This record gives sequence, C-alpha cells and structure tokens, in this order.
Amino acid sequence: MTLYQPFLDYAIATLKERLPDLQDYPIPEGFASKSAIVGKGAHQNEVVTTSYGYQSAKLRQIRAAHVQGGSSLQVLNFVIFPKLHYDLPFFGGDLVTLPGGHLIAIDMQPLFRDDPNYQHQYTKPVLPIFEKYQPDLPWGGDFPAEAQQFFSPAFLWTRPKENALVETHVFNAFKDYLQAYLDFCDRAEPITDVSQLAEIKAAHLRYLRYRAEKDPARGMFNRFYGSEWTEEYIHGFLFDLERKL
Ligand code: DBV
Repeated sequence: MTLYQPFLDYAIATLKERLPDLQDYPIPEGFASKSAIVGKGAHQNEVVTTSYGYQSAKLRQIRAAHVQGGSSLQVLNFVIFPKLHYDLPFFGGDLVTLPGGHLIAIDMQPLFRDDPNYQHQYTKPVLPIFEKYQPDLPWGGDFPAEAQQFFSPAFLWTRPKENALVETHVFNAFKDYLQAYLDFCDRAEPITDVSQLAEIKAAHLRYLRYRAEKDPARGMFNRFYGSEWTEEYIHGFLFDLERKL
C-alpha cells in the first residue's frame, strides 16, 4: 500500500504539463533509491526511500523524497525552492503516515511572513483554498512554536484519522495548492533590486538552515540507513542550497 504514490504521480505529471522548460535536477550518487530491512521477525519490513528532482527557469530545485515501508510507514516530503531572484514562497508538503496516524502539512511557505504586501500577494489568494478544506481537515493541534514563523496563515496542518480522508480531501487539497503555486510561478517577475535580492537570499538561508537542522525525519533515516548517509542526504540533496551557493 503506497498511500502517497498518487500524490507524487500527480505532482510530476502536473510539473511536466505546466512547466514546459522542466529539466531534471541532479540527484547525488547513491541517493536516488535507498533501501534497508528494518525490524525483527514477523515485523521485518523493507523501507525504500526514492528521490526525485526537477528544475525550471524560475524554480531552483523541485524535489521529493518518498519513503515506503508498509501500511504504517509512508512519507512524501515534497518541496519547491524557487530561484533566488524571485520572491516566490516555497511550496512545502510533508505527508506523513506513521504507526500513530497521519500528519499532513501543506503550505506556500512565505519568505516574509509578516510583510503585509507579501501576504497580500502570496497568502490572500490561497486562503479560499485553505478555508474550503477546514470542515474536513481541521487544525491538527500541537505544533512546534519555533516552526510557526515559516508557515503562512493558509497553512493546512491536520491529522486525519482515516486513510479515506487522505485519499480524497488531502489529495484534493494537495492538487489545489500545487496548481495555485504554479499560478504564482506563471506570474512571477525577476527581482532586480539589490537590497531585495539580499533579503530573499537571507530568507532562503534562514528557512534552509532551520529545516536541515530540525529535519523531523533525521531520527528515522538514522535508524534505517545510518548517520553518514542521512547527513549527506539532508545537506547534499534535501536542503542543499548552502552547498550550491
Ligand atoms: N520531514 C521533512 C523531510 C521528511 C519529513 C525531508 C523525507 O522535512 C518527514 C522526510 N515529518 C517527517 C516525519 C515526521 C514529520 C513531522 C517522518 C514525523 C516525525 C516523528 O513523529 O517522529 C512539518 N513535519 C513533522 C512535524 C511537522 C512537520 C511540524 C511534526 C514535528 C513535531 O511534532 O516535532 N515541514 C515540517 C516542518 C517544517 C516544514 C517542521 C518546518 C519549516 O516545512
């Protein structure tokens, strides 16, 4: 059972359809697919992590990590990092199924959360989508306070109880957010103002350092694949901006 495969397939097909200049983004040697046998006896399971990377004229890195380890371990982490001369938000999707249940995070993560102009441009248009899903996908509760600054007011954070909710409402929300994100991309114009460019770069680095440092998957990857592989995966692929500068 691979709960998030349809999400991944949809995302890749949509990128190909909407971004005619889409190209592959290099995945470092040894990271395109990684597997390990975990657990003991009857609980033994293969956990396979596959990676996908694309880029386009406006988007520096579009990447996905798909973890498949049976019905109680499924993760799709999908993030879009725009190029540094656009003020586009990040697209962030963290779709997580663990023995404890589902945990869903979908957002257009703002570069400048508290700037009213930025909110007007990049959050306000998403609020109707967010509100549409609130009845079926309500706020998921407990959320790390220090992560809050990286999410928009249209942050969809929910813990659905049923697989069926993931397959329907979460899938639809994912589609709507991704389409709205690509609408933003269509309209984005290059930034040329030097001080604005410096602010964008600082915002990218702030976000990236936080995510690399606090990656909630680090423990899991360490257990499955060891710390050497994990650190290289995090800094060399998942959150690679600093290496690419
Ligand atoms: N999260 C990632 C990557 C993952 C991944 C690259 C490839 O950033 C998976 C895998 N997320 C993942 C897993 C868990 C979470 C949880 C396995 C469960 C960890 C566990 O319970 O052991 C959004 N993801 C979470 C949580 C949040 C997010 C808030 C709960 C963490 C907690 O309660 O402490 N997305 C995540 C996040 C940011 C973001 C923290 C911050 C900017 O964009």
